[in-house]
Amino acid sequence: MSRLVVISNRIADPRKPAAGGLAVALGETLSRTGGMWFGWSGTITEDGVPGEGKLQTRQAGGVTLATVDLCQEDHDSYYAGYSNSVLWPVFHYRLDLADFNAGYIAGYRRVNQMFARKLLPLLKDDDILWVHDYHLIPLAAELRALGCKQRIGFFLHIPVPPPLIMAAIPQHEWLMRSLFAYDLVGLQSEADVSHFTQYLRTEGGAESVGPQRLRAFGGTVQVGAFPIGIDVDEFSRLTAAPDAVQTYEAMKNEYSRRRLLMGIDRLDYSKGIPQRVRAFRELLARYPENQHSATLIMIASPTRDSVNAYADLRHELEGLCGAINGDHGDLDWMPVRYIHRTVARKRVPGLCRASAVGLVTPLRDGMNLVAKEYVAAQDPEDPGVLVLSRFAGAAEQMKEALLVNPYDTQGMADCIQTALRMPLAERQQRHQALMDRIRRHDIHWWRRTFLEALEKAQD
Ligand code: ADQ
Repeated sequence: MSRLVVISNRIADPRKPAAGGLAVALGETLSRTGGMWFGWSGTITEDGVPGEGKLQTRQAGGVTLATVDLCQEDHDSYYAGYSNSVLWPVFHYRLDLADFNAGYIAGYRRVNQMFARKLLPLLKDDDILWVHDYHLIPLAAELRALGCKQRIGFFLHIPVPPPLIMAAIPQHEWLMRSLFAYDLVGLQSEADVSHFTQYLRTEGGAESVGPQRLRAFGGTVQVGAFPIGIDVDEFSRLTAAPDAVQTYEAMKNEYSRRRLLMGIDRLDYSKGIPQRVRAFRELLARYPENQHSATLIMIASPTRDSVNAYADLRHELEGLCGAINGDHGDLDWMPVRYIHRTVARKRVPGLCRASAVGLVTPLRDGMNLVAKEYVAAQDPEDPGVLVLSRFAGAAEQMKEALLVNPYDTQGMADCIQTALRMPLAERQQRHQALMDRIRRHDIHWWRRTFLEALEKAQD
């Protein structure tokens, strides 16, 4: 059997818990299959030379972890710059937040070239390579330029925007062309596949040359939707384990007379966190029965602090939560509990289970694993209700959630009220249907179908 080599910007020790969908998903995948995980170590060296990072390898269970450091300049241009100040905002439809600094692209190319140079000597002939996410779009093209013949698949965890938005990136054509070096390009949703296809038709004159196969820019590319899932069994085990049970009981105890609503995200502008808080404020105003009762717990982990847009978001949120608590709170009730921290993964299921409503309201999201985790953690006899943004990739699958438009504050408040008042039978019915879906398309299904499709992809 071929060895699997996973390449992503950040790697995480598969034996340790992590926040961030990609880390969680890949950790679970590799610990099942064994293989190698290659990526940035997370270390920024002060005296390093751009495009030259030290390679280190170590064993973690059955997985070889191979990492390179980045120097400050590479980190600033490749990671904070091109990846997170150009690609992330544009792919999430936020042209207003993009910083098209002309200096970033050189760092992005340099680091992708360095990754290719460092990785190539570690490869065996029959390895299968699986590259992840927007940081590494040109990696296969760089590897091919060095003579790499192995099969290489790519999975994009974030959404693909419509062609006219994509075209705002000065290097859009180079970026999209470089995807043709992969044997398979996997996207999260059918909407993403449709946007990618439309882009290739309008910008590259693409024509279909087979199912999910397109010819454009003088080459061909195979594309498909592979919606990522969670490890449902593992999450159920976590839900029944002592830490989660303890968290659940502590929450039930502390909030015994309250209805809990919860959100848990990285503190990212794509996640619609201020919009969620505004809808909650609207809920309290429109439906006063929720005063002294509904409590919104929001756990937002720090992320990408070096990018300005994130500091702005943090200030906005702090102001908003403070204002609601000041306007509506009482000596015995704080409407919003905002926690700017990563909570231990083993406690997440307890928090989900104690909450009558799970609020997953991104303005745009590739998939969103929290939506699936919330459902998996519920008690089937008395399940909570998932309120899910129609703009999350997860909405394509999770039709039995209450779907909302996060830009519509009043609509979202009404929807939360519906969730809070939903009769038990309807909650059970929706939960059962959602459980069936996330079970059918879990993380193992995702890995299997992607890797099978990669194996079958034409040369
Ligand atoms: P993310 O944007 O990181 O992932 P998401 O899919 O929601 O988003 O995954 C977040 C993960 O981190 C979940 O497992 C969640 O439980 C955990 N997490 C988040 N905040 C936390 C906190 N404060 N404390 C503890 N744990 C926390 C990207 C894309 C998504 C896509 C995934 C996987 O942006 O759209 O679903 O990759 O492809």
